[in-house]
Amino acid sequence: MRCFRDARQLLHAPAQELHNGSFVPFAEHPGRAQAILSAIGPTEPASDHGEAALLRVHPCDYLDFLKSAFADWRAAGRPGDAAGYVWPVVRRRPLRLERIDARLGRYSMDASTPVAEGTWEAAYWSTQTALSALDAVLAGDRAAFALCRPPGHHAGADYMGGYCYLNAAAVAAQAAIDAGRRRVAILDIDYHHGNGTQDIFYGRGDVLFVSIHANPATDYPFYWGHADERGEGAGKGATLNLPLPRGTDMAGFGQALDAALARIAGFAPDLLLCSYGADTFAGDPISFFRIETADYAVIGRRIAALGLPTLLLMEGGYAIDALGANVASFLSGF
Ligand code: Q9C
Ligand code: ZN
Repeated sequence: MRCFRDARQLLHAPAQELHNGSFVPFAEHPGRAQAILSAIGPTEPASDHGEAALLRVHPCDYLDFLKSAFADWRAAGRPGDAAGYVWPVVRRRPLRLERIDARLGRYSMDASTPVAEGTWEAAYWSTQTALSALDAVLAGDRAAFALCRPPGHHAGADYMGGYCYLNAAAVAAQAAIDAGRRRVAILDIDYHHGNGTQDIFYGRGDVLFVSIHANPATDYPFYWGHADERGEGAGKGATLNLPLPRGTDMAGFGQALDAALARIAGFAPDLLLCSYGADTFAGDPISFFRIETADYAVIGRRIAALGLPTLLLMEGGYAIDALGANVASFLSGF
């Protein structure tokens, strides 16, 4: 299986994040990509597809914000990384976005997603890895893996959040549609609900979004990922959320995976995208499922058994010592 990455993805390195009321070292650090790289064998650099594919999902004003946010923050005399801390919950327009502080709130959903010096470049190349891996699958490969980092599934069309800036899965799904694929399914198996991906496709019937994740009643992102969110308008029924309780092990996860795969098979997509997070691992420092390293091979094998052309994308996973082995197990099982 061809695997794609880009060295510029390592340039994103925020110093810290707000966690449980304190500032702690940033969990989504460049060492994650290094750990995966050293475990999965040969990889290829991404090729540059330009900004056009990003603009099919993300509006121009959001990309402009992201490109200059760190420089704007510095120009306003601020030390450290740029992060939102005030949100426009009163929606009466026009919103005043002249100040970088205002833009940070407008274009984010949480305070734990800092913009640092290399953030734009890394997020840009993270989506390019996804597009490069998609090329391989569209050209006939059975599957390909994109080592997306930073991750993407919490980012909506015009907001960052949950360590995510650009939604690589959504960009790749849209690119596949634009390349002539009629129906695309996205299976999201990160510990956290992929609220951004869901939001982007919530009203569409051509992209099925199926997610297995920790119950948002107890876990981030709290507002989204509940079982009664099923899509709207043309997208009614094209969203399936399978929330599971903290403590879920492979037995419980496997049952949800059966339901997810049955729904995907029923949709009969031309292409499957899998947003894979290794933060379902028993030893993950910020998550509470009990999936073991060997279980990921079983999960990969069962997804492969659908027999669909498949693009595998990296999302979360923060147990750095086990991360490489967990990803390698998933890929080898597939
Ligand atoms: N620091 C992904 O796994 N937690 N994102 C924020 C505690 C956010 C995880 C509060 C967790 C997001 C891609
Ligand atoms: Zn996650």
